[in-house]
Amino acid sequence: MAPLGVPMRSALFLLGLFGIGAVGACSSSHDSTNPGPTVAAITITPAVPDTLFSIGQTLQLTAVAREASGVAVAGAGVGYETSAPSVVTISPDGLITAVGNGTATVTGSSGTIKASVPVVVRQKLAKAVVSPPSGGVAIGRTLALTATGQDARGNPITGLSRSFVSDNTAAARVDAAGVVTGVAIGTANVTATVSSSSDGARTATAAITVSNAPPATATVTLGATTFAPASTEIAVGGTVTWVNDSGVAHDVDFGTQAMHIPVFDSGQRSLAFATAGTFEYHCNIHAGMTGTVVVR
Ligand SMILES: [Cu+2]
Repeated sequence: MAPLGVPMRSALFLLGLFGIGAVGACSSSHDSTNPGPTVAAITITPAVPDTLFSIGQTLQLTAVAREASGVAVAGAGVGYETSAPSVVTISPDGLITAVGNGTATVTGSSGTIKASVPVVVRQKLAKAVVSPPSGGVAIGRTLALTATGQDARGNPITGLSRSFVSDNTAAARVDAAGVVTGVAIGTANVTATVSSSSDGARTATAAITVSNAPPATATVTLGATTFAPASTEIAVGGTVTWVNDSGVAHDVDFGTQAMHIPVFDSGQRSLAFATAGTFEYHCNIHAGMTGTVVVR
């Protein structure tokens, strides 16, 4: 019983559909209440849109509802929809905007009459960008470069291959991931190449300056009204020590409670610097008594 039941029900179901369809067709063929023109087709221009090569690129579609004779039906509204909103969006008046790589079908419809066109979005490699475009690195230290391929509207493109090369490996070398290492004092141009199998290669160059690594510790001597040297440089994580043999009381104030050495008139005081940057300080007792610590 069971194996026969399914086909039997299907046959009845199909018969039912046919019957409804026949009734529907019959009633519409006798419909004489609408004297206006009937939309028989939609035409979309351009019929085969070009590929969109960058995210944000737009393309205006025009869909026209027509009678069977080809005459445009005045006042017939045409609606638009996209099969893939992650590839293209379409505005109510037919403006396509590229959103992501892929293929979508855009459909214009008026009532039950529809027409569709395929739309392709493929970001074309327009240029390479290397970041930072210039930089300094100390001997034995590293600086990470990143290289990005962009389309004509500056949107990054994923899935591209990259390579890096230094024109002066005696000063700075670079690995496959773009990490630059300072070798000796000097300059080097590091060129990043971004490649696409479809669009070829684009390059961008970063200018690298290699300097001596700053020391881990430095000493500043307090005079009657001076810090000497006025500017001192240390490595990240290094320590600066202020030595006061001047016989004059001073403080060392970086402008925050944590970075303030209270007034002292002899001996030495130290501060550690955990982050890179340029830090200005002053003595609150002597106007114009200022100094700078550069941490790098
Ligand atoms: Cu002072």
